[in-house]
Amino acid sequence: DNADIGLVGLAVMGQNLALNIADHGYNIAVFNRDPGKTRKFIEEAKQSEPSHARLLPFEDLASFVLSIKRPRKIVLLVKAGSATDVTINALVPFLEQGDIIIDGGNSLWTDTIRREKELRAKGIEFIGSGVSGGETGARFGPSLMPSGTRMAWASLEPIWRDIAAKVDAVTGEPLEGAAPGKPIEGGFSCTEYIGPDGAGHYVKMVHNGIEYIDMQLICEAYWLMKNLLGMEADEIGKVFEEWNQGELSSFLIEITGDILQQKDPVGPGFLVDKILDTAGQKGTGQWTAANALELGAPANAIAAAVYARALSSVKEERVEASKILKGPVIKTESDKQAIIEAIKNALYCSKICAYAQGFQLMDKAQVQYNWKLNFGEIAQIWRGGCIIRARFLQKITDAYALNSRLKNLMLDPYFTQAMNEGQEGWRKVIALAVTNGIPAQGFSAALAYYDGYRSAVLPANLLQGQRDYFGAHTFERVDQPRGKFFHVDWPDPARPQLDV
Ligand code: 2AM
Repeated sequence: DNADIGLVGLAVMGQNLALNIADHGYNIAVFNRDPGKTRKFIEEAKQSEPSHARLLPFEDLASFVLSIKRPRKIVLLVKAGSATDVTINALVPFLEQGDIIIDGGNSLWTDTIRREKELRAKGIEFIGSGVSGGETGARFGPSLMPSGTRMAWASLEPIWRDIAAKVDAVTGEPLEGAAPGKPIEGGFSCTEYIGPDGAGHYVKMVHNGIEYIDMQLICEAYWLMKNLLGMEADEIGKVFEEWNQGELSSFLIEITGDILQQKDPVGPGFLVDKILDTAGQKGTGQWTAANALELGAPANAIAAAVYARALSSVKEERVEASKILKGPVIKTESDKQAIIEAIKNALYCSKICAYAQGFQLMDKAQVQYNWKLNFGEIAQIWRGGCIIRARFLQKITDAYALNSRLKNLMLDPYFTQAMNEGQEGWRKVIALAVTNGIPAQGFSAALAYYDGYRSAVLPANLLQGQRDYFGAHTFERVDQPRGKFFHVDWPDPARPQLDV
């Protein structure tokens, strides 16, 4: 038994995480359902990976498990859903009390809650760990969101800290330069204990929901520059490159600059103009939006991003509709610099709303599931390694450091000021989008959220009247204490009656 840890599931995420673990000096037993993949992985690693000797391949599950030091730590990177249950059930007969299964897949948090409970009854620890950063993240430093018992976490923590992305502990800036066999020492490691059972996978899911809207907002900024200003892809790419130097600096803005400037390798023009405009999705954004609906959290911008992908996917219908349904003729704007600046404001303000919604949602969930989430730490974990890594996240960490009970990010002084400064441009851009018939559902949803949230009074008075009219659902009165409910006999109200 000389393996420090084991890993099951050698698709690309599993392979890369195994190599990352081996690079940090751990012996790692590896197993895959199809042993051909295991052999191929080891053969390839022997060609190019200095740490390949620390990869210990197994082709039967019993010897795989027996090779691991106790308490055993076994990481699963298998397909989320029933494959994860199948794999757990196959492993359990070989495990002993206190052994730890770590699910690094994109599992639904409610599955994680169920699995943790089932395994706990058998004396086996279960950690659900969100892993973000795609293939490169897994290989050179992902953002890791683990949850389970504190005891299991204590056992996993040294390895998780070693393999996670590193950021400067003070500035939060990602420490770049990780290379195979050259782990970066020091700095803040992008993993912290998130909470019990499904908390880690939940936080990972919200990360993905935020990722959806983050991407959508960037797409809208691009689309408005193209359509309102008639800019070519590479010129827009340069604007993103410039934005990447300031408060918008982030991985997604950076790659957007690259993507837009990429020439088509097989013909004239830019590649982005040749990519079919139908978005795919794997479901985590939809899970986030659905859960926001379920918990009654107003995450309309996150939902808008999911709807935007759905709308993009009906390409043939849109092509037909474009011949039938009329909109205004787009009028090109002449004050280019001012419009670009306004689009930047729209992007930043909308992004703040999107994150405010994500954190508000996690706040609702922690009440529902009895977790104690540390929002400042969560923002810091996302600072490096993951797809939504951004300079801006440091401001979120700072906001929660200033006030750990912050009700909404927008109420933090830094963010309040950013919204105050940006909203004129933000409104102008949405007005232009509307008058020119250019869809900007992310920007608009975010603004509707902002304007709704900052309204002391909303027309829900009328709504309550309607509900009382047709369903005797009762209403409270502005001139009476909260908790006193009234009902009248519509449409001919007699004296308001005290109901409850
Ligand atoms: P495979 O290589 O044998 O197909 C990602 O798909 C990973 O999940 C792969 O390693 C894959 O194994 C594994 N996987 C998918 N379905 C599985 C199942 N039903 N049981 C075990 N592993 C599975």
